[in-house]
Amino acid sequence: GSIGVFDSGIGGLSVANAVSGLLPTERMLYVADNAHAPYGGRTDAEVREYSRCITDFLLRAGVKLIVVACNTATSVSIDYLRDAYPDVPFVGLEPAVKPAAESTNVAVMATAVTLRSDRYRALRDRYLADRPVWENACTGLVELIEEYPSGSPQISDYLTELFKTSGNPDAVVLGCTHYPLIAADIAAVVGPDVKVIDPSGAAARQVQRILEKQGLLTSETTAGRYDFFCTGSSTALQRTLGRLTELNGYRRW
Ligand code: DGN
Repeated sequence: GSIGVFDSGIGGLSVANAVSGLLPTERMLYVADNAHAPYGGRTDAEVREYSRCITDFLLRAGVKLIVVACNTATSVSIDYLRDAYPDVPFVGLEPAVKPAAESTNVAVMATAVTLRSDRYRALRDRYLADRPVWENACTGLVELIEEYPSGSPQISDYLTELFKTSGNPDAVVLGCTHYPLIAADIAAVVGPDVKVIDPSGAAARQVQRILEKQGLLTSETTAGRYDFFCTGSSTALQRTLGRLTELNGYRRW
């Protein structure tokens, strides 16, 4: 079976890229639900419904594990998915606040749904209590990333404005899977001494651990094949796939 990965758009490609870097012989099936994007402005019930439909689609295609490569979908639907599909292993993506626990002044970028979720608040209160945490729902940023590539002036102008209000963070938590796609643009604005925390490597290791434990790792030595699906336009997917090293070897749509 393949590994299923989904997001509201191209953001989950940052996670898929990390998974294929670590597990290059695995097959992967990716769904970008861009007809319903951005999830950040949707109700919890809507996001849950989209997650359930995509999960059904992936299971019909025979996947052995599902990566919810979207912080927004993870925050409001991963418990629901685990209840509804008790036999399916799910790996979620959450703002990596734990690696920021050593930092004194933390900036968290995530969507509005994620920031108001109980899961995120519990993590924040556990690891980042008693220090200033600047949280920003980054309105419009996911749409910009879907439209413009990393390195474009539209992205850099947005980030320059955004970080004017952040004070001087020593760590930036990327709490949305779209943001690692513009990690270089973020680093250029906040400066080289600021730690930019991307959880996709940890998520990929989690996928590896689960597959190993359940004896589900692919033993083939051939390179994995990747299939990409989207519910809306494929322009952003095609553009981004061409830029991501590990996914450059994708086979078909
Ligand atoms: N990439 C998503 C996340 O990690 O939250 C969702 C972004 C969105 O749809 N707003």
